[in-house]
Amino acid sequence: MPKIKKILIANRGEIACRVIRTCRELGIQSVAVYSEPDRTALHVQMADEAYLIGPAPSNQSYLVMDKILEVAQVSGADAVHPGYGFLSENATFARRCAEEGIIFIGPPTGAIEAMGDKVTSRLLMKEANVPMAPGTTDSIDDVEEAKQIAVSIGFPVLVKASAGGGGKGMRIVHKVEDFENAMQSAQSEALSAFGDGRVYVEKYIVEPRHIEFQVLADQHGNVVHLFERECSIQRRHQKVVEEAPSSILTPEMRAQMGEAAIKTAKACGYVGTGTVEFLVDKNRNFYFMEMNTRLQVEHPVSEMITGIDLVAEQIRVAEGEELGYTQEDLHINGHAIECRVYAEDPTNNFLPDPGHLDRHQPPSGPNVRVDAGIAEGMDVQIYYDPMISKLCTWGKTRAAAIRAMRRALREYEIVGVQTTIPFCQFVMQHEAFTSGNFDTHFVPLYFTPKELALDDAGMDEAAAVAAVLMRRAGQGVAGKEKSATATTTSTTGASIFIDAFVSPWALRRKQ
Ligand code: MV4
Repeated sequence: MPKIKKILIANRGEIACRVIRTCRELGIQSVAVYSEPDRTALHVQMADEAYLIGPAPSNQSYLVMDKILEVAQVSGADAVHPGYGFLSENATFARRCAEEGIIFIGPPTGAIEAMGDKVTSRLLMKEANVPMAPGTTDSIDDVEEAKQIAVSIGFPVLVKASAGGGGKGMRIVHKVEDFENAMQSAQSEALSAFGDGRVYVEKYIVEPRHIEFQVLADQHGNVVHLFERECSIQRRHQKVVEEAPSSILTPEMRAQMGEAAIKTAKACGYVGTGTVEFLVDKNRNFYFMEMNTRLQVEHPVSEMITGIDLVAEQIRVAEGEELGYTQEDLHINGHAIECRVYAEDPTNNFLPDPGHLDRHQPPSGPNVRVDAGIAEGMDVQIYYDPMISKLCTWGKTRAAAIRAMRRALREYEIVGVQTTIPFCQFVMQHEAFTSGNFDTHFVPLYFTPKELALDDAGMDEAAAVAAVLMRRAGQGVAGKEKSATATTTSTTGASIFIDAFVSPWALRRKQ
């Protein structure tokens, strides 16, 4: 098979930048596509070529297959990398790429379809002997029949949408009297969200951990796993902190779950990078939940503990290359943590706070990796996901990775929008997190906005003022504004004198 020479990245933001970086390392030309407000975006600046594909709304730009395929043809790209989100798990798009002679950097259409439909994937997993929560492997539409099944499984049960994922069309049912209503509302929610009202019933696993395995498969039947990521720290089905490896897996469990993940990939004829999600209960039983047929947001933590560039592997296997290594060649080296930095206000129900980045100074130094999709002076757009960056740290041990993360979060300066940095700092300091004793209920169980109340709010204000002053001083005419100063009043009543050259993060409370 021929080498890929030019890749169109059908995405934006940090993941588009991430893919372009590997293209550059491999000597592959990169083609960006962009919507009108993204004209000056980082991914457009980084790519070798860039093409406008439409106005801001993604259904008029990043989701329009015709436009993306047209750019692929015009630019002479021989492959498309879909990133995550947008068209990444769209079987029709993968098929259309193939029809136009363009390599879709992702799994075969059949694998996307099989895993996109949860009833189909449950049936496949049953045949492959992958452990699953007790439940149906068929969709059910007869309420009485479904109720009987729920009773025989035992409450609580979950009614889940076959076309679902991410919690849409999902209902927990605690007692038989509530079953009928729950099933009907799950069906109608699924129908309006996905145009597919099919649901199935599963035993509800109480207080589980979400642990997912990274798999990698070539076109010759070789499949390995790159160990697991612990993703239990979520908020409303949105992951906020991930780490690799999980602190609760023993080597035996890791081997068993890894084997199950490989079986899953083989059962659907997988090629490329994929993720098999499991729930793990209090007794350390694990259950297949779903498979994501794309490169995931949190892939960097797997890269950091294995030393493998997953995007480079995706490209290699898309070219038809063999993996060239086996499971025995892979080892976990140390521990990595990812904090997602969003333009959201954690003191106001994580309300998105898009806007201008007056300052964006990411941390650096030993064992820090920042994947940002935006730079200082740019805007976090209202039209798309408000993620600013992914901050990852590595350590020889979990404790060392946490220490590095606390230092890096403290070093990170963002002015202009509210961010989830204080929330991530809260997680890093929480005893349940540091001890490793937590589950998917961590956020609703422990977090309230008052956890972020400052020891001295004035100090934070002072830090913000200092940051703005520093910037103004930096922009001033040489010798004119170099000594900008200000005075602000702390909540304790004390006056704080700020020198522009005092680092704003040095002023912050010791976190
Ligand atoms: C479950 C579950 C408990 N038992 N399935 C949430 C999103 C969708 N992908 C599946 N989800 C769950 N499925 C059974 N049988 C609990 C959840 C769940 C969850 C899973 C992982 C991480 C966070 C979660 C938050 C709420 C519910």
